[in-house]
Amino acid sequence: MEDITHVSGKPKQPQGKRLQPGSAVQIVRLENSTSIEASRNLKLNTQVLRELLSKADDYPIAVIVIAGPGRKGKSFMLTYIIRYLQALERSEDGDAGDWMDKVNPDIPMKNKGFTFRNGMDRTTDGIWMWSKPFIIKRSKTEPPVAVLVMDTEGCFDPYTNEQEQSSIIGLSLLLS
Ligand SMILES: Nc1nc2c(ncn2[C@@H]2O[C@H](COP(=O)(O)OP(=O)(O)OP(=O)(O)O)[C@@H](O)[C@H]2O)c(=O)[nH]1
Ligand SMILES: [Mg+2]
Repeated sequence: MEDITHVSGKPKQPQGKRLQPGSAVQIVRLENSTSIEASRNLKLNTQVLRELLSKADDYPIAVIVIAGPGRKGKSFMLTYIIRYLQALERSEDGDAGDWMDKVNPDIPMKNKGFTFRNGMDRTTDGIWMWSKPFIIKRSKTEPPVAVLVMDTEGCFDPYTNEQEQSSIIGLSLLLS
């Protein structure tokens, strides 16, 4: 875990933890600050990021990221995108077919993507990535592309100050 703001404290997450396939993993954490006015420090989990990128082999990489206002459905939307990419990954020719599963459209979405929930309380903290790239074959003639999916902490809410918002949006752009 690398501190990309100031040097302080030890990372809370264990360093040697392996990536679980088919889950979201936190790559940027904002550490609690000592006062309400002070911005939280950003910690980048370089080990996880490196492991994730190594799974993309030598394929060209594309990143899908949603950043923006909190509590608007970013994680919910990305969970559908995961579902779509899973169907696309199974396809040989870039056709995802019935990825929404029209026969069973109400298959529960919970625990099948990024964490989302109802209510006013912030759900996503820091920046998260899906734990594996989706290797998508665009057509029978074109080389595959590795797609990474990234979810971010909501902005423009009472929990996140201006500097933190800029860092989250700036970092998500840098990583994409
Ligand atoms: N049915 C439906 N529900 C939605 C839609 N967009 C958002 N929601 C609901 O809105 C709530 C908030 O969604 P989240 O995905 O957690 O929102 P978020 O923007 O990621 O929130 P933070 O991580 O806190 O910034 C969830 O209960 C979703 O089910 C939508 O297009 N359709
Ligand atoms: Mg969210």
